[in-house]
Amino acid sequence: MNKKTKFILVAASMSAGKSSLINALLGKELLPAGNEATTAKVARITVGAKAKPSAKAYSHSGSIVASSNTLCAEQMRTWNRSDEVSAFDVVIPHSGSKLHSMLAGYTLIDTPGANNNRDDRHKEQFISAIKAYPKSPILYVLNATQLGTNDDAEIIRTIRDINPRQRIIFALNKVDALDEEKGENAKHYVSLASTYLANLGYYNAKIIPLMAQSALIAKKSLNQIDLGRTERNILRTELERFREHPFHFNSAAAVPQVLKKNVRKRLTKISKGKMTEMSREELHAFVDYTGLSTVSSLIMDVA
Ligand SMILES: Nc1nc2c(ncn2[C@@H]2O[C@H](COP(=O)(O)OP(=O)(O)OP(=O)(O)O)[C@@H](O)[C@H]2O)c(=O)[nH]1
Ligand SMILES: [Mg+2]
Repeated sequence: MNKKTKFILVAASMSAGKSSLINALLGKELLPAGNEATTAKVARITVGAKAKPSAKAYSHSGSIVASSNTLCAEQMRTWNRSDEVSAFDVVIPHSGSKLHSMLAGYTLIDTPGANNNRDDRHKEQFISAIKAYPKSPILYVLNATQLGTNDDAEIIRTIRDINPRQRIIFALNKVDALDEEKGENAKHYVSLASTYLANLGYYNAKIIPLMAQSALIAKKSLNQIDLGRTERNILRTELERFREHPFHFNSAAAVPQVLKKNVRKRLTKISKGKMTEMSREELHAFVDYTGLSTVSSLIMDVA
């Protein structure tokens, strides 16, 4: 692996959306994601500038047990399930799109949810990943629908105990599932998350409201990947909400003003009704709205 590669660890409790977030950043469904405990192995995904696609699976002793020059989700699912495999490396050439090419030279490390009580190996895998990359920042995914759990507190304390100086950026995922009619607005949830994290010793945490699933769907559409019926419905619903309140999540984010301003500038066009519905321009603005662009700028800043 290139010496200049920068690593970013993605951590969270089970099903918060780590793999979905990585897939969204990549713009395709490479890693297995789902509601059951899904990620069982550490997966390192490197976005390469001039790289050829490649994938390698490692045994528990570190030797290569399988390799491939094509990247397919089915292969990843098989390795993720195999007892023989302890981790895998994937190199993916960048697609040339702006967001994707920004990721060139970075390795995103997907980790299993460390709170899986049915399988202690997930916690061990997670702890060894934290120990292996003490200088790399962590992108910690909080689940907005399960905020403030003891599981998250335990994982965050584990990180702090192992490496108190490790930088963490927090994505507050699944904000699409908040029910605004019941007063569950993003700003309020960011403030709840902020208090919760301060109680765990992380003061003035950077917290970005995020909709990883919708971001992935929009990116798939931009990459001309066919969408299923459920995905089309989700995209339609979320685009409607976006057109009504384009600044909703941007205003709620607890991040430096300059980052907010950049995104705001792009979103202003929407509020002035200048974009054609479902155009590429609108989908790009929607990706900004989901929080994905802010997450990637922030994490690359600190990596
Ligand atoms: N509503 C909603 N669901 C999401 C979002 N992001 C991910 N999900 C769903 O949440 C479920 C879990 O997502 P994963 O990406 O597998 O979560 P994970 O953290 O990788 O889970 P483990 O690997 O099992 O620890 C999947 O069904 C996703 O489709 C989101 O922004 N909104
Ligand atoms: Mg996962």
